Amino acid sequence: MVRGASLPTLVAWIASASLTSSLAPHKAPLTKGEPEVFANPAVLTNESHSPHTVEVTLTARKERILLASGKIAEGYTYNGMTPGPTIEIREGDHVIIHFHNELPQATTIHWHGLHIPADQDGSPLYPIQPGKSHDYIFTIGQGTAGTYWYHPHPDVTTGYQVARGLYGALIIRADDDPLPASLPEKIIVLADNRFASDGSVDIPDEASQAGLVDMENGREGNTFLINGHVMPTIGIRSGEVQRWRIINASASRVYRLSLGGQTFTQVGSDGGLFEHPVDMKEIVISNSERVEILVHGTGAPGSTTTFQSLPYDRYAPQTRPSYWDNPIDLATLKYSNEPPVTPIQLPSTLRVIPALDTLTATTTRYFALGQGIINGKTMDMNRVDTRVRLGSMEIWQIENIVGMDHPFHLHGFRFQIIDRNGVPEKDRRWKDTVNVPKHETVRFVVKFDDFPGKWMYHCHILDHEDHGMMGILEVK
Ligand SMILES: [Cu+2]
Repeated sequence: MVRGASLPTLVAWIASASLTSSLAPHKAPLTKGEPEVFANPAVLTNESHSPHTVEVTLTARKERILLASGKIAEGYTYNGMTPGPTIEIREGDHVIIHFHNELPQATTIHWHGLHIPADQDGSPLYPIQPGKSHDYIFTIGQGTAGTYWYHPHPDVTTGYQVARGLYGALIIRADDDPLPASLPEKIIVLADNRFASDGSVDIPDEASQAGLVDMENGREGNTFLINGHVMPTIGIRSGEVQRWRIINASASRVYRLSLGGQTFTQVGSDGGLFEHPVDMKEIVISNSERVEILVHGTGAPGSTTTFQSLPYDRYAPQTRPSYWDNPIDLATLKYSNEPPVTPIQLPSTLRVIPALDTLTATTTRYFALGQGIINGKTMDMNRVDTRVRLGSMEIWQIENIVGMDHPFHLHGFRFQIIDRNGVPEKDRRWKDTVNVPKHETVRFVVKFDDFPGKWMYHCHILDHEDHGMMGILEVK
């Protein structure tokens, strides 16, 4: 076990002082030894009274964080919280987000996975300077219900700002969601972090040995957080079915999720629900990917199961952590003593996902992922790397030519995977990020149906992205 190894006695990673607003989700900071009960992050209040309109305010600021060791460290928060408040939207909604940057440095908010205009995407091309505000305005399309998230995406400092606490969930709901509304829903934002002995977020100097390892591997933490809490207890009743929306907000860690070997049902990924549910015993989720699963309460009243991440070797041998093959405990699933309930009936068809027709693709584009480079180049904010015609369908072939995994993310446009290493993808799913394992090749089909402008594509290991493993796509 590596959880908690050589750490300050941090129990909670939550903001303290300014948590008295209506947005405050948590009770008072936890004291050492108190069991942590799982809670969904608070939902951001909609300030609009107009139909089909979501108007919210987000402020990024430096915040003092109380650690259980009694030490105070400085983090970054959205509205005083980390993770930030959950943004709840419905398909078709008009969305206005009043954003204030009270950080001491430039930032943006990237709405990861959303299909919205390029100048609202929060890419590094549209920085918001310290002390400045920006209204992000966009409309949510039909058929896009799913689990998304938001995080900063400024040039070079994304990893730094996420490490200090900036990330949050964004949920798009559908009026015709096929799953019963009665299923208890858990929003699970996975993050890991690392703290120095004084309790501060440990971000080593880039030139140090630790800094170089972070640059190669992507920064990993040895404290594992779900919604800002270490090892929370998720309550369930025998026979109950719960809907878990899981977001990997870690900078680089890939999770291989398991519930003590019990079968759960995956119903969705990045771009929302699948066509049909799939039973799984474990699931790999790379940085920035999302999964939706149904957890079946098959345990006996009073029993517990551990929600874990099993070992996953995404590393290059020379910087692979020595403890990489230890399972990591993330949360406890605890059954109440109540008698079992009868499991609810679940649909076998969730929705229809229209196929993107590869026969109409006009171009196959090739991207070679090196270590920190794409097609041999590092990011240049003044260069366009890839030009595509508005309205075109394309096949993108992503080949990882090096010995560690790189999760590839395309901004603004969701895609459908065609094959992995030549093996056709069995099921049709909407994706915006795909992990490309070492020396493997993934092909996907994407339609650039709308929203001309400049967009990013990059490795979602934040250290790689910050060091230039990113390119610019122009759609026009
Ligand atoms: Cu990478």
